[in-house]
Amino acid sequence: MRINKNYFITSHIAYILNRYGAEDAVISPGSRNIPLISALVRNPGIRCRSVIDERANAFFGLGLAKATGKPVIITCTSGTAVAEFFPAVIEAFKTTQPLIILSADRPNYLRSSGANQTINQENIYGNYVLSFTDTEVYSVEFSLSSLEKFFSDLILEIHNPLRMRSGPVHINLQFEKPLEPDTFDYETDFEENQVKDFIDNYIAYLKAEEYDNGRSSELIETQFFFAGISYKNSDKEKELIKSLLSKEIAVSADIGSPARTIAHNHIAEFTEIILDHYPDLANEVSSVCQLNSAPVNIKTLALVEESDTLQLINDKGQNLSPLKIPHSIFDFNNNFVFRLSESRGLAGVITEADKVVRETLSDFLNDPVNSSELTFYQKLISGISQGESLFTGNSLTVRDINKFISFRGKDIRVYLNRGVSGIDGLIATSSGIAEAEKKPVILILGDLSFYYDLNSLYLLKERNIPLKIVIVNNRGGEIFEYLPVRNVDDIFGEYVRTKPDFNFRAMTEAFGIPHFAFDSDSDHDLNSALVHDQSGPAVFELNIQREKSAAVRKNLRALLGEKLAPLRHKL
Ligand SMILES: Cc1ncc(C[n+]2csc(CCOP(=O)(O)OP(=O)(O)O)c2C)c(N)n1
Repeated sequence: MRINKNYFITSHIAYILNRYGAEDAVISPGSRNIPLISALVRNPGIRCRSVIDERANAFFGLGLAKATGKPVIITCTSGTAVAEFFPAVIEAFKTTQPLIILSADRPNYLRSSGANQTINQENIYGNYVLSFTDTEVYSVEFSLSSLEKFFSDLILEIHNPLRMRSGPVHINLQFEKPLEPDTFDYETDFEENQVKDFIDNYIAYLKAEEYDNGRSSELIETQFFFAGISYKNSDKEKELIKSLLSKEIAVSADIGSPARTIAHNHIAEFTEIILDHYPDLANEVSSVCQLNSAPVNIKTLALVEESDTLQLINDKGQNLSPLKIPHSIFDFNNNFVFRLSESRGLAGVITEADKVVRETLSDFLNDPVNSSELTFYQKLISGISQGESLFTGNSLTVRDINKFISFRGKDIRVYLNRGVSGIDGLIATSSGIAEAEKKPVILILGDLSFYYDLNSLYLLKERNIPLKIVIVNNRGGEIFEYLPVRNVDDIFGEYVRTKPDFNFRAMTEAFGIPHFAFDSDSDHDLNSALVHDQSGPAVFELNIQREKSAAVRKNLRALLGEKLAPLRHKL
């Protein structure tokens, strides 16, 4: 059989990855990765997409992985291209997403020799990948037995990270020329199906080796349960939350947790506001059970950190930041039995306060007098259709929505990049989600975050992805207004908050995407525009009237204090 050696190796790697569930690949252009591009494009089980810019590529792949729950392959050429993947690789690691990075490289004898587009790509992502394999493709011996050894070693590097854990895997492939798949440079004395049969048998053998260690029961005693962002959204997690609800345990639900959308009296959505008005409540809580990620807001985070907290993590999510070291990782195959430990009626008090907050917020935020970004969020979430998805950007957006908006009874999925809370790559990640879900996704993000990922607008337009982007334009990093640095005059304005004057209309229209602008203090019809325009991408700019917004927040805080005051004796 006449082959091109590079292509022979890469096409079998694509075959293996497909056997491990990878059905999507995102390709950035280059020359050294031609063997990889050819193998992915010619594999009938893999859907390929071209994304020119590697930073967007990797975040887009991350979005595909988040939405499909399956491994996604991303590939690029050698040099700085590999480094452009890094931010998304970190986010994938921290949110346990199976991104498979196939980077092309030049032969390692060219490293440190001044050769063009050659850097040291060895373990470039350090601790942010579950495995790294460096392969000198050009020195693989093409006998059947050597190839069997080569592929079995490679399969082992993939098997454990993808089956036992979940997170990024990096395979670096060093190629010599010829790179083109149909330029034959070798004649084998075996047939292709002999190699494929070996691969199939070896994978089947490894999968059979995985044993089920049975179900045992885990007794967890706690006063308070905190449900954090879930990056897997597994049925098992939902089941676990439902089993809690039959007990008198209060469940504080963060944005992005499946608990947040369940309509049940024991689920508290507004713990941050309650703690804000009754800081002493934190002293009443001595034991907490936390599911998945840590709280988004600092008040609940402090409560969790200062309690005797046990962290419950799906065993495939071991890369989630541990709350305390060592943290407890539970096998989700087990049955969990929850028991309420001594709580002096904590659940009753929290859920009563939560109800008061919910009703107060609903009246306040539905009143046009209080028009602001908060009323916009309220309208948006209450008007969003069942089954739709929302992506909330980082910074103030996620904090506001988490703090003030109810998701109760809403069958919607909320996505976030809270692994490391970067303000980069948010457009690309949510584009990947919309592409995978094949339906409109709404992304809400700040103006700096939008600017960071401007490049990805091209990808949206080119693929006609139905992403509806809402820019919360407060002209700079508004979050910093809430930090003590606000008062450090010589650095704050220019170097921390920044006050850019972006022309978002021109930027958006330059990519051929429609742009609509609204003022936050008017009784805007942004929501109806968002809902009605369902095809293709669109950008909606919400111009924040900062003085009005500050006044609305102040009034709301006073009102909440007033409404919660009668409960003080119970809290
Ligand atoms: C990649 C990256 N760079 C810098 C930061 C630090 N940072 C956190 S919030 C923020 C400002 C974000 O501004 P914007 O997107 O407009 O949101 P707003 O604060 O107005 O809600 C910055 C620079 C970050 N999180 N990620």
